[in-house]
Amino acid sequence: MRLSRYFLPTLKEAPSDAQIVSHQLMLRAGLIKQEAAGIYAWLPLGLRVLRKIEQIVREEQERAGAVELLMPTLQLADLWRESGRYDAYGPEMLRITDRHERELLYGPTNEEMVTDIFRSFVKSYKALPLNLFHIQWKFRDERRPRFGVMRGREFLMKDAYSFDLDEASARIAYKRMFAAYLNTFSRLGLKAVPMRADTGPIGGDLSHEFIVLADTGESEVFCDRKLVEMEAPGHNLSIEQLEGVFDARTALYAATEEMHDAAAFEAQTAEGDRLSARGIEVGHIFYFGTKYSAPMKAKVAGPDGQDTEVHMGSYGVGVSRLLGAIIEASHDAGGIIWPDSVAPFDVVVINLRAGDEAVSAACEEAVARLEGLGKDVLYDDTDERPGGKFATADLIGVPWQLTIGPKGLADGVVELKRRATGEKISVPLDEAISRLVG
Ligand code: 5CA
Repeated sequence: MRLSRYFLPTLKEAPSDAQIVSHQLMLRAGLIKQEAAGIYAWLPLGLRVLRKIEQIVREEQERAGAVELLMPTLQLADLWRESGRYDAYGPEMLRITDRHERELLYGPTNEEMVTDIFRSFVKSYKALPLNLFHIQWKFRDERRPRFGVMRGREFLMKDAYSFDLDEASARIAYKRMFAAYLNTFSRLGLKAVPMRADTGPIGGDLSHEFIVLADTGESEVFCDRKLVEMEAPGHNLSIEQLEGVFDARTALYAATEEMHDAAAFEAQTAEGDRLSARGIEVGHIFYFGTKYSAPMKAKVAGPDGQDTEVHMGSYGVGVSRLLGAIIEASHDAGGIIWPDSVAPFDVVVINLRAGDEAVSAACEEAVARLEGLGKDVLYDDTDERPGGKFATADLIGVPWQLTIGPKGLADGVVELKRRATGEKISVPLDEAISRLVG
């Protein structure tokens, strides 16, 4: 991608109402533009990162056995009357009337709709266990939308819903998602700690929030320090291994403010391991049994031929919020430092003298070779001065910068810089390329 043909509207300074660093950097790096309070347009660079995050979330859901579908953003109010949540949800729900005076709403979540889909088609326990997910825009008319995509009104969520014949198997489904979340956040370059959480308007009695520690987080959290450094569990776990992963983490104290019990924290955690911090909730999982299947009559015939209400759980990831969380966790004074897995481009090739034929030819050769090796390349072919180019490359956080200028070219070298460490080396192009693909 040639920067001269791209659309990257960067800003020198962040608007003064952007209070936290991730919001400031998302505006400055041209990732988003606010259209209304809590509602954002995703500009090309932001969209690239959003899509990468979405894809990692999708792959980990599929590896855990969940099946993707896509439900609409608009839902009938009548469906929500069946569960009793239409009235209970309150002013956070955006209610809409169509030309036929039918009441609709912009979905804040999808328990009712997915339960309706399930009951329309599934009649036997033989189809279970089943886990259906989608990645779709949600709307919640938050009282205080703030911090950019962190607390938006319109936001992208991955929501999965599990269906099981009984509580014991539903708890296994819950633990499978618990492990999938640990793998997901680790691939995104984040250390997310599962913490016992309140269930709020979703309901149920078993719930964990996945929290990324950051000073700008909205929640106050308390946990055993050892949880932060635990490795992701990996894939293809047996039921015993899943139980082990779940037990090893839940044995250590970790709770959000609403669930915090100071006495239990002190009793369970050595003083040096007690961590009280602020955190960003990037995922939230719930087991709620028959809360929706009972009123909505989502039943299957069991092995004995008797109809039973299915046991359900729901599992959310804040896909758009994750951009903010990743930036909070990974930036410096120069700008964003994207983890390789979600970076909008793998490498930016910087042409130090765009008017020079030899330099431009060398840059184009580098771009073509890197693209041929499957790399996403942003080519800064603009006639901006070098200082400005370096500042933009740092700001947008692409993991590698490959700089080619007349002096280096005369010596047969290019400069390769790793954004995260600032480390630079001058090497021949061949060597720079093998480091980039290595
Ligand atoms: N139905 C359940 C699970 S699918 C549910 O809606 N859970 S939730 O309310 O906890 O939301 C899931 C995730 O969406 C949260 O963990 C958070 O990361 C993200 N999220 C929630 N509200 C917002 C918001 N206003 N802006 C951005 N992300 C949000």
